[in-house]
Amino acid sequence: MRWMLSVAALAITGARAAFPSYPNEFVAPSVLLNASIRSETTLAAQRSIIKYADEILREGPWSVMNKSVNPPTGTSSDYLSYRPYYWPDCSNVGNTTELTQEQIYVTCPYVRRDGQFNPDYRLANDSGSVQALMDAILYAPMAHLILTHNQSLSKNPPEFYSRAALHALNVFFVNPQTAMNPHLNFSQLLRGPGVQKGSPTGVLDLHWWPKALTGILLMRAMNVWSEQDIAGVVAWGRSYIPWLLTNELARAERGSDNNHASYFYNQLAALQILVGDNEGARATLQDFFTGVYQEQIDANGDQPKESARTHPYHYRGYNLCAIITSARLAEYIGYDAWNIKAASGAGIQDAANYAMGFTPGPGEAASELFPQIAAVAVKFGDPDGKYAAWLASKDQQYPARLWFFWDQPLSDSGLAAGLVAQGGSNDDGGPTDGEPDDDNTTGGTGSGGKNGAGAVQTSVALALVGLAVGVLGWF
Ligand SMILES: *[C@@H]1O[C@H](CO)[C@@H](O)[C@H](O)[C@H]1NC(C)=O
Ligand SMILES: *[C@@H]1O[C@H](CO)[C@@H](O)[C@H](O)[C@H]1NC(C)=O
Ligand SMILES: *[C@@H]1O[C@H](CO)[C@@H](O)[C@H](O)[C@H]1NC(C)=O
Ligand SMILES: CC(=O)N[C@H]1CO[C@H](CO)[C@@H](O)[C@@H]1O
Repeated sequence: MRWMLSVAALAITGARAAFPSYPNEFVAPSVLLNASIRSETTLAAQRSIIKYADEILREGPWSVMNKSVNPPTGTSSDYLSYRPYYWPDCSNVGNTTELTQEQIYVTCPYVRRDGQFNPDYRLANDSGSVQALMDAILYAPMAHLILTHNQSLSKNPPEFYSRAALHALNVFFVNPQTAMNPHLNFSQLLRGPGVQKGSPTGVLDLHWWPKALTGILLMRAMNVWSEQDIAGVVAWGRSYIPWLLTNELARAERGSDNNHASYFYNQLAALQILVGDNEGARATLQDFFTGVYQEQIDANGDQPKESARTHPYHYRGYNLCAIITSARLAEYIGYDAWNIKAASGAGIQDAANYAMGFTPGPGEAASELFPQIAAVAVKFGDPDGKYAAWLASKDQQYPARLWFFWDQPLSDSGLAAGLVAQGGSNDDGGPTDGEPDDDNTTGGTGSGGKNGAGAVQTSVALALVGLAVGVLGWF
């Protein structure tokens, strides 16, 4: 079983394990267009963004048509993902010969094997595709912005990034030959006789919309993409929102009380802003902050629905990320949710302060909390330097991380100059020093050249963290 896990883990994180895919992110165009963030201090982070954009764009474009298995409707245009912990039990179905994969799907009951990831999950890799796509739409527009002001950071012109991102958006959501139908009826599909139905938890598969919204709003604000350019994706959003509002799977997901609910609201509010329905987005976010959020933070700052889980450090960070993303979406449309307290009297900053006090357990990485701590430091200030000191104590390369570009102003703890000096290479030939990783091991001083064995070990470790984080996020 061990080897299967490793194979699956490596397949999941693939060649770009070096860059973390944050659980979610929204950055308003006014933040990105503020020239003060393009400082010498953020130069290493700017380079990281361009490198990640290069890496991720090489995998695209993505399409639901790419998967090698079909949903029950027989058309690949329908999004499909499988429940990751479920395995077929063919022992009592009475077959006298081996069954084909397709026969297994509909003949053998699928039973849960706790913690055992079924690698056939990736046969229907629409979830991997959409996650990569959303990162591309987050970072490629940022690369365009950065290069507009500093072309020396890439051999590609800014338009290389914005065109590829727009093309990828259109391939996934707009072009009739390759586009996804606007529903998640078969997300986290439970296979087996008579079931073949998506799960409420599957709605989480598309929780990434705030990332795409970030890139789209930036490109629109810079007049790089016209209304015409994005008309197709906006139309897609208009057809999908009613599904999110009325489908029974979506309604069940909305009615959950933990991170699943938080990410549902991220998704719906971002789509409403995308289609120009700021009123609707405001109502959605108010529903979250006056509703389920009220019970998500205890008086001491703990998030009880998350810390009850097997990986509390991971889940606290994961849910806090969704809450912060919703607070940023709200701020963008003029609704201050940052200071809204839960019923216990504690709020976002208390949840961050509490989560910081823990050490990650097995399968968890300290870095899972970095962007959230940075966001809180920027929003509430860091007068005694405790947030910057915490980041520096965990990661001497934090000013090179992707989030450091937009989470400003934030102290670099005197680390940026060294990272900028060392990170001179813009070419993307394999693992290099100074790249962000998602590692919680010590060391990482970034000194000296490449270390083959260390790099392999690190990427295996990262793959396992990726597996843990990816899989845990689904339940
Ligand atoms: C840009 O950012 C700086 C530093 O955070 C801030 O003082 C300034 O008000 C911002 N400018 C605008 C136009 O938002
Ligand atoms: C029934 O099908 C399963 C799945 O292909 C297979 O493992 C099993 O050996 C089959 N049983 C017989 C008797 O062939
Ligand atoms: C799933 O898609 C992602 C994103 O493109 C890719 O990195 C990964 O290698 C894919 N996994 C498999 C098993 O195809
Ligand atoms: C890996 C892969 O096959 N990608 C393809 C997915 O579908 C799009 C649209 O048809 C193609 O352009 C990609 O090459």
